[in-house]
Amino acid sequence: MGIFNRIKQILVTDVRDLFKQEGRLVDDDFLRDLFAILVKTDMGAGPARKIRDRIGTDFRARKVHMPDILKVIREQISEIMDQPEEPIKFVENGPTVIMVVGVNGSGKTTSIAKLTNLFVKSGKSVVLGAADTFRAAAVEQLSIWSERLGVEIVKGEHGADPASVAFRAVAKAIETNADICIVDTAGRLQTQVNLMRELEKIRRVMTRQIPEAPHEVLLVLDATAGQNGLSQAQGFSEAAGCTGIVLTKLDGSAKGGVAIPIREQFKLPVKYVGLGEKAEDMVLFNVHDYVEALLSEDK
Ligand SMILES: Nc1nc2c(ncn2[C@@H]2O[C@H](COP(=O)(O)OP(=O)(O)OP(=O)(O)O)[C@@H](O)[C@H]2O)c(=O)[nH]1
Ligand SMILES: [Mg+2]
Repeated sequence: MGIFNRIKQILVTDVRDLFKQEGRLVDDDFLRDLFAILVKTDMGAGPARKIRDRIGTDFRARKVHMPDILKVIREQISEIMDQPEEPIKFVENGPTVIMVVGVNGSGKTTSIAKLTNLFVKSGKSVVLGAADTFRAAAVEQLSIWSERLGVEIVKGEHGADPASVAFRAVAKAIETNADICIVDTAGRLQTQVNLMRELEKIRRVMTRQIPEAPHEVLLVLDATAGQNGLSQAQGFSEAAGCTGIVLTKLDGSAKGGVAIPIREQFKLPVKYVGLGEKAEDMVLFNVHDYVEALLSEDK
């Protein structure tokens, strides 16, 4: 299974199906079919229209072959997604504080485990803060990861103030000279005003110890949520000051295209991509690889 297999399958297989042996005439029918295929990836109507119109302009009334069309799609997506790899930026002195937010079940806790694994592998020390005190099982889940990955964890009782857990986690990271502190938060909807305020409070208590903290606020988005990811990106980036996105479950989704409108509308970079449930299943997001994976014809 290739990394972006499902999306690739849609784009390459379906686009190929548009072509009969000797190339195909670019007319209204063709452009309509192409548009429908592009929209299926969840890239959104805007980007799909842009690609369709560009192909209309370049090729209308001509016979084209699939590589001509794929080349334009590739160029257009690269242009929209235009971003370098954006790993976490570490601060020079003291721990780099990362807060992780998102809706219920998007993959926050698992993504923290995956990030921790990446950091530990590169020789960094990590302190985790289990500030999801809403569900008793959430603290347990992060504790298991911390044991498995061999990192410190700061917990709170079930129902404890998440901000106080975050405060103690940052304190612990400072005290132990850790390189990184990652704070987990309970899942919430971007429309739940009180819960969004709670995120502000968590941020505020962190600044009491490190004025610039949190240095990163990662919004974890489930790629299978498709266009729903757009309203989540909007709500969370406004209320929680997100600095980047972790796009999870891309392994099981034909809809990884949602990264495209998110980039286009919010200028939020996709920093990492989740490709499974294990600690190793995360990679830095790279536009070139993404586009190539979407469109390559091998396999
Ligand atoms: N296939 C796949 N599953 C994932 C991925 N990331 C997370 N999951 C699964 O999604 C489910 C939810 O993940 P969690 O990390 O618990 O999500 P969460 O956002 O912390 O959930 P809450 O704390 O309840 O809001 C779990 O079963 C994970 O194993 C991924 O990249 N791919
Ligand atoms: Mg969780």
